[in-house]
Formats: sequence, structure tokens, C-alpha cells
Amino acid sequence: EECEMTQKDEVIQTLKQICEPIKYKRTHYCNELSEELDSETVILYGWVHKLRSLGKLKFVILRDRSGLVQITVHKNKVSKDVFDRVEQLKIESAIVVKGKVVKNPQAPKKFEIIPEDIQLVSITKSAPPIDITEAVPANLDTRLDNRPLDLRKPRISAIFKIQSTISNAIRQYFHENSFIEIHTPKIVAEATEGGANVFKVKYFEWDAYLAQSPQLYKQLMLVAGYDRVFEIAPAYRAEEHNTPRHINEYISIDAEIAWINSEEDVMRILEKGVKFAIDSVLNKNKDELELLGVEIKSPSVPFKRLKFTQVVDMLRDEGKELSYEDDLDTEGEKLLGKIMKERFNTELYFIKQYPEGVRPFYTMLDPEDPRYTRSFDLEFKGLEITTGGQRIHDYDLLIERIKAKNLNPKSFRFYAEFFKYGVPPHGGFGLGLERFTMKLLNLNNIREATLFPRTRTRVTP
Ligand code: AMO
Repeated sequence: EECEMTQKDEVIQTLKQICEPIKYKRTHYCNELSEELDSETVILYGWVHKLRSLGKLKFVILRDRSGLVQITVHKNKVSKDVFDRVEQLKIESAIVVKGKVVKNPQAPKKFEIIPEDIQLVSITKSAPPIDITEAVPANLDTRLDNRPLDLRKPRISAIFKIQSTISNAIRQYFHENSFIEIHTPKIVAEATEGGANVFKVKYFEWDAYLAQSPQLYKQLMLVAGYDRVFEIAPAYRAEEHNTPRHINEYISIDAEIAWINSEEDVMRILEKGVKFAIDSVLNKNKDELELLGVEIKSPSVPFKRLKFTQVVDMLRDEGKELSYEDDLDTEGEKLLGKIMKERFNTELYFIKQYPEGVRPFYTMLDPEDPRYTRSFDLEFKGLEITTGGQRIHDYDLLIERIKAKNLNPKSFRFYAEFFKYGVPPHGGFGLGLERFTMKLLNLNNIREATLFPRTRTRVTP
């Protein structure tokens, strides 16, 4: 019994240690400090980025999500307690520092922190498998195996701060333009973008799929009379191939707009939204862009528009063999990106009027020439980042097109049925958040723009 008692005491003791309250309230983030705060006492929360010991003099570089700061620990200028604790520190431990800002022209930022108290909140239990300071480089696979640590790197977190600005800006843009935010099901009964890359899921006694796009449901919301809707949510694609541009789960920024006259009405809304997002990054993420060494320019609207057939001709002139019926391949897209940059000094441009054969059943045919469609892609530096177009809103034409694509109208009854009841002409687009981020920041792999990428060979972490 006595033994049980002491065991319980030990557990309580350990728990109390683990749950020890944080002693002070944070006053600043690292990037809010400057030499102007000289002799002020501040409290910082963060991680031990670097440690350097010169015997009686030790340096701790503290990192929080905003940046780095130097803590200088002279044996003679701090309490014995503080010095002892600094001796116990290990790289990447989580600590609280209470200290004084002191001007010092020799310190990296012209000031340093002289600590009065240091609380060891969580000491690292083993050396991190990757180097957060990036002095020792790691390959992408190793980095992704250790993604929560990789994301601690200032340069990597800069990417996701910028991504946050992008999705925020786009959400704001939609709200300011009278869009209603919607949330559509991700477990669905049919493939919308062609059956090849759809994930099947067992749904009780039926087969279902993970949504490749909110396509049919965003359209149904216009059938329902909501006029302008948007959704920012995951979409799933069972891409078999590991490419630098594909992931199996991506964030799709979708919009759908009613009462349009053609796909041009959709393109105008899209290009202004893209410009607004880029301008927001320019305004809000100067530090992050500098850290990444990326220079971006505010694009001017309208973006250049190219007809699909015109693109084929341009690429043929460069010696590429292409037909007017097939989609562009990656190489063609890249070549076009180069041409657009060289000849027109533009990185964002539309390709419109794709051939009927390469677009899904719901795409409106071009009344001028039904071999082509009222559809478009938005290209950014030689990569498609958005697809969109006008949709079919006429019931009979919709059924005809479902059949023409060798699909079964019965399977799409849950959708097509409601086109019998007064549907305005409409269109929309789907913009891939990761591809947009990747191209904006000149990243060479879409995984760099995805927090926890899902790929052919990876479902963890
Ligand atoms: P689409 O299939 O072209 O169109 O997809 C639209 C955009 O989504 C992004 N995307 C991807 N990003 C990363 N990995 C993938 N595997 C992946 N697949 C697609 C791209 C692409 O441009 N329903 C239509 C959109 C519409 O017409 O509204 C659709 O889904 O950035």
C-alpha cells in the first residue's frame, strides 16, 4: 500500500512539473524588438535556434514565429541561476526569457537581450534529425519526413505566411464582391473531372468517391438561387505519377457566378482576384519575400488572352508538333510561358476556347464553332493554375453532353434533374492554392507549397 502511495505521489509530481505554468506573459515577438527599446524589460517565448559557448560568455539565439533575437549571457552579468539554466539548454528547446534590451553596436541587430530569468518550458529530448538553421542541408524527402521540424525554419514558414495572405485576400475579395461562402460534400457519388484519377471510398454498402472538385455542387448552389458562391476546401486527385506539379490532396479555391453572358465575365472576376492576392502579398509580406529572395511585381489587368488555336500556331512556329484537338502537354505549356515572358513580358495569361474533346461534359460549347468551348485556363509562368469557363445551363443540352462523353445520365440525375427548373447562365473557376503559391514564389516543387503533402508515396506526417 505504501508503495502504491509513493507511486501516485511520483505521478503527481511529474504531472505538476510538466504542467508548470508559464511564469510571465509575453510582451513582444522577436521582430517587434529594436535598439529603441534600450533598457526596457521584455518577455519572449520561443525556441533555442542556436547556442554558442565561449566559457563565461554564452549566446542563445532565440527564435519565435516572427524572427530571431540574440540573448547574451555573461557569467558575471546574470544570476547564477540563469547561468546554470543556460548551461542546461539544448538546441530547439522551448523557453521563456525575461530580460533587458541593451544597445550593442556589435550585436547582429544592434541590440541584445540580457536575461534576468529563463524558464525551461520543454527541453528537447534528442537532437533534431534535421538542422533548423539550414547550415546542414537536407533533401526534400528527409525534410518532409520531418515536416513539423522543417516548418520551424524561418524560410519555410515564410512560404506559409504568404500562403495565409493569399487565401485571406481571396476570401476578402469574394466577400467584397457579394459572394456567399459555401461548404460542399467531399464524399460524393460521381467523378466530375473524368474517372481516371478519382479515389474510391467504401461508403457503408455503396461505393463513393472523394470529391475531385466541388464542381457539381457549386453549380447546384446557383440552381438554388445563390448567384455568387465560393469555397476554399480540399480536393482529391488519385494522380498515379509523382510530378513536381501534382499532389493528391490540394486546396481548391472555387467560384461560381450566375447571370453571365460568357466566360469573359468569369475571367474578369478571376484576374482581379489574382491581382488583389498578389498585391496583398506585396503589402503584407515584405520580410518574408526578402527572406525568400523573391521579387514580385503587381500584375496589370486585364491579363492577356490567347485562343487555344493561336497557342497551337505559336508553338508550331517554335517547332513543336501539336494538333488543334489535343490538350497542351507540360513541355508546350512551359515553352509558351517562355514565349509570353520574352515577347510580351507577361507571366499571367489566359488560354481560352479549348477543344471540346479535352473539356468535361458540363462545359458550354462555343456557339460560333461547337468544336471548341467557352472555357479557359489561367497560366502563371508556364503552368496552369486555374481552369474555368461557362457551364451548360440547358437541361437537354446537358443530357446530350453527358451521353456524348459516354457517361450515364442516370448517374448524374442528382445534378442534371434540377436543370429542368429555371437555371441562369453561369460559369466559374477552380484555382489551385498550392500551384499559385509555388509559381508566385518560384518554388520548384508543389510540395514546397503544401504543409503536409499527400503524394503517391506519402500519407504521413
Ligand atoms: P481542374 O481539374 O483543371 O478543373 O483543376 C483546377 C485547378 O486545380 C489545381 N489542381 C491541382 N493542384 C495540385 N495537384 C493536383 N493534382 C491538381 N489538380 C488540379 C490546378 C488546376 O488548375 N471543376 C474544374 C474547375 C472549374 O471549371 O471551375 C476543375 O476542377 O491549379
